[in-house]
Amino acid sequence: MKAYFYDNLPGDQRLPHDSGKEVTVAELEKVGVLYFRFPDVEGVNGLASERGYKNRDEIIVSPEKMGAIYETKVRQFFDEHLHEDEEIRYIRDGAGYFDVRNEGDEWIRIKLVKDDLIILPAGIYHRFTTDDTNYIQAMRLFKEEPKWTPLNRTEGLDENPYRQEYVTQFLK
Ligand code: KMT
Ligand code: NI
Repeated sequence: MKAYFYDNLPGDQRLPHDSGKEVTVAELEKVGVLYFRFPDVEGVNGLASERGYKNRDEIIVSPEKMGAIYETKVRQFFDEHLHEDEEIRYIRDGAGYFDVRNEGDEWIRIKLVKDDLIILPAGIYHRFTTDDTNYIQAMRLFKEEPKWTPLNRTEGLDENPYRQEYVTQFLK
């Protein structure tokens, strides 16, 4: 894992876009983002039972797996959105970037590689992209039925109760 401010410069979303300004795990925690590293799946099992994540699946995001829809999917993942539930990802292979908004609405880019696990809180604005290797394999954990539905950011979305709860808990 490596976190830094996104440089906001033009160029493919899959490039590093590293501004050179690093962000610490403590700063991630301030916006409700939790980071863990689990060299084996035992650690994940412990976290899953503690937090009540009963279900999981695995996803591979790559042109080989997805074929012609890969480029479209990668662009969709990169649309700024929130979820009404936590987003938990445990990286099994490859790499990718999660970008999250901080309290000043700036993008923090979090590079994740094998054995990294991230928890994004419900209501945080974020987006995802593969990196320039175009390959990531990740375990997705969820409590009951997965609620992956992304709610894309619009003005009205700030009134969403899950967003408001997030703002109250982490940004005030
Ligand atoms: C997401 O939520 O953007 C994804 O599931 C992307 C693939 S998992 C790293
Ligand atoms: Ni998401």
